[in-house]
Amino acid sequence: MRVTEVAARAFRLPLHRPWDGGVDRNDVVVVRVVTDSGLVGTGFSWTPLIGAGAVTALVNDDIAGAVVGRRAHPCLWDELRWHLREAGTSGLTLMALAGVDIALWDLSAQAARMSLVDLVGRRREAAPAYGSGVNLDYPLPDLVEQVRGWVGAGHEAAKIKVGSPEVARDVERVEAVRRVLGEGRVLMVDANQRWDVPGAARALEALGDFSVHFVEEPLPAEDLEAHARLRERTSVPFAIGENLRTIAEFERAVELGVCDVAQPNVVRVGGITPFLRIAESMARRGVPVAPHLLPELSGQLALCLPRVAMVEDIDRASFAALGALARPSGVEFAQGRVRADTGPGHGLVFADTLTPVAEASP
Ligand code: SMN
Ligand code: MG
Repeated sequence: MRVTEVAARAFRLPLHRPWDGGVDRNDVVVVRVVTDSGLVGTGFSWTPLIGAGAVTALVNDDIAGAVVGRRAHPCLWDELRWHLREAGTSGLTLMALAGVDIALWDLSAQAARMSLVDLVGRRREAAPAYGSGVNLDYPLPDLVEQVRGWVGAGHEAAKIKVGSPEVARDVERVEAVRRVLGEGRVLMVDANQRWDVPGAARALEALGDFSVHFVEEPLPAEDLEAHARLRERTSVPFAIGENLRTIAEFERAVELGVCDVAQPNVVRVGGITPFLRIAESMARRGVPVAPHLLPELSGQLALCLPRVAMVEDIDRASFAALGALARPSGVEFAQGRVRADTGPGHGLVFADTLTPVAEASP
C-alpha cells in the first residue's frame, strides 16, 4: 500500500463558552492520506488558537512530498522528523507531523481490518476518566454547577483551574468544589503555569486541607529546575507534560523527580508513534500517563497504555461536542470510565460541513 496523496485543510471549531485568555475556538487541521489500495487515512492536528495555518502549510508544502510514493506505515516517523529538522525539532513541526502520523496509523489499522486500539494492543476494556473544564474565569456558582454536572454524569474525579491573582479566591473555589465532590471523590487542580515557586508553595499550602490529588503545571512548563525547587516545598504530586514535546523532556522531568503523572498530548508530541514511546518510557520509570485532552483519541490510547492514570473528559470541547464529527466516534465516557468501540481505524470521521479557517472571520 503506497501513498498517492497527502492533503491538509484547517477548520475552525467555535467553543460553546470561550476559555479565558481570549480563546474562543479550537482549530483542527484534518490530514487525508490517500493510498493506491483505495484506503484513505485520516489524521489531524489541533490547536486552541495559534498555528493552524502554519501546520497546514508544513503538511502540504514540506511533508507531503516526502511521503507520496512511500509505503503507508507509521514507521516513517523518524525519517520525517529528520526531514523537517531545519524547521525545528519541536513545536509546530511536531504538530504537523502528528497529523500525518495519525493518518498512517489509521491506514495501518484499516488495512489490518482492526480498530486502532486492537492494532496498538488493547490492554483493558475501560480506563478511568475525570471531569475537567477551563473555568478559572467562571463565577463561583457556574463552577459549582459545572462540577455538579460531572458528578451527575457519574465522574468520581474532577479537575478545576487555580492560579487566581489572590490565593484566597482559589481556596474559596477549591473548598466549594470539595464540598460538591464530598470526601470520596478525587479533586485535582491545574494552574496552567501561572505561579512562580514561592507563589506555588504558598497556594499549595493554603489548599492543604482539601486533599488535592495532584497539581498540574504549577510553574512555567520549560523550567523543570524550578519544579525541582518547588518539589522541596510541597508534598502535593505534580502532573506535567501537556507542554512538553520530546521524550527527552519527559525523561528529564522524571529524573528530576518532578513528574508524578505524565500528560503527553498526542498532537503536541508529534503523533501516536512518539506518544507510545513516551508512554513506554514513563511506564518503565513507574510514572502513570494521563493523555492530555483530545478525548476521542486519548480515550482509545488509554486502553492500550502499559500504565494509565486517567483520561480527561473536557467539558463541551471534545470533537463531538464541538460538532466536528460526521458520526459518533465510538469513544464513550460514562460513569467515570472511558470505553472505545470504533470499528476499523480510529473511527474519527470529520464532518464535511466545517468552516475552513481561510473562510472564517478572524
Ligand atoms: C487545557 C489546556 C489546553 C486547552 C484546554 C485545556 C488544560 C487542561 O490545561 O489540562 O485541561
Ligand atoms: Mg492542563
